[in-house]
Amino acid sequence: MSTPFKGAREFFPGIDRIPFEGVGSDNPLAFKHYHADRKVGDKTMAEHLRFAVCYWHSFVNAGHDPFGPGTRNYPWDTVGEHALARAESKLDAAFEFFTKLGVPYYCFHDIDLAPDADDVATYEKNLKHMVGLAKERQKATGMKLLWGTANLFSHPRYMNGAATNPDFAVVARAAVQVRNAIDATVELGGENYVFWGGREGYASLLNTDMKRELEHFARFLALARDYGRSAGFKGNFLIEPKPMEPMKHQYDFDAATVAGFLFRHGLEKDFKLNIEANHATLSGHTFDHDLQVASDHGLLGSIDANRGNAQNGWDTDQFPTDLYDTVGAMLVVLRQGGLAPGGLNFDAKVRRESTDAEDLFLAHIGGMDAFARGLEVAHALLAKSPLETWRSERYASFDAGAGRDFERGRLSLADLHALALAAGEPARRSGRQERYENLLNQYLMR
Ligand code: XUL
Ligand code: CO
Repeated sequence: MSTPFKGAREFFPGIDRIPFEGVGSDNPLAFKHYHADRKVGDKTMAEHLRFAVCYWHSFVNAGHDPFGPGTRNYPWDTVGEHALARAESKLDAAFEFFTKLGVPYYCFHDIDLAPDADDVATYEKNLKHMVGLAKERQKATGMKLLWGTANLFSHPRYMNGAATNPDFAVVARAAVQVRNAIDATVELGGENYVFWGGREGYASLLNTDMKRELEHFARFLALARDYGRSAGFKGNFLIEPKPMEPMKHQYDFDAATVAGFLFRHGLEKDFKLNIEANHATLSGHTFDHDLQVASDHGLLGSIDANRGNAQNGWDTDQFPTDLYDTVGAMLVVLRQGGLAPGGLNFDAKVRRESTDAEDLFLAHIGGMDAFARGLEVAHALLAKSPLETWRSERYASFDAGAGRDFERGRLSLADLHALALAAGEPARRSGRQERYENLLNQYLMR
């Protein structure tokens, strides 16, 4: 295998389609657990996991950080003098990578795919051109778009917010990008459309009318929803919570905050949540906590798979390798019956010090194997272990008698008082957390 496209240059020479070789293999460029066609329960791994590669970390960001420029030389960034020519090469590189890795989905921001421009006509022309090419590439390879989104946070015009900007002119300008990004998503058969509220938040209450900004936000989302539906978009709109960075206070703080916002504004039918591991941990929760909150509200739509760093207080966007994280996540996903039409998007980047082209493959292979193993263990815990029985037994007192009456709303507070008097001091019942933790390890180490 060289490149999937006639005439296109090969950007990852020497790397072929990544094979599955199993746990006995020491080949770094092979899967040890992820075997797309292997059945886990009634679905294949590919159907459960619905992996996506993100365009921005993999093909746009060459490793710059606040202290220095990028460290990776992306060959597609030096092709030709024109931004569009470079965007075309980047597209070829991206589709070569997707197909060699063997993932079914990808995700992009409008200006990852096409060069940005202050002039709206140029921006729209660039995006339409690149969407046309991406459509051809999708047809040639079978790749699908998990979600599209608009970058409403990089351009200086959005420094005070996009939909929540105090200046209406900026709110309207943000609509240009959202309209175009929705059109691009529809044209490419995208299954979801994401809003990450990059600069939707504030730094000081002294200059901010938070109530007004949040009302503008809800109105903007409703307009985007109405436009999307009229343009034929049938998928989920997704809000991606994050508590801080870049703003001090981000409006979409965490899953619970966004759920309340969606229900308050009647948006919960069209909008669901895209939960990102490192965002959940920044908000003081665990990854599976925020997944469970979203799922319990009927709002878990998709996942941005990555991990943070326990000692750093910012979004390190590392590739997921922690099996406790992936087992915990897959327990939530399996209990809710799957993620579709959402998926697992690697919103993750290789380290700035990782400068070989091969590193991008290794990072994704590691993440895919970690989630494949997480899926197997979570499935076994649910299907074969006593986990579900133990957990439901903890609540058995609500399954019959007065407990059931309470759940059904048939008892008053005075009734509870009388029942407590008759029963006397409740017996202590151990939560047995250690027993559960040992069970998880037992299945993980099998
Ligand atoms: C930023 C982040 C974004 C969104 C898409 O922290 O996660 O990349 O996923 O805008
Ligand atoms: Co993300």
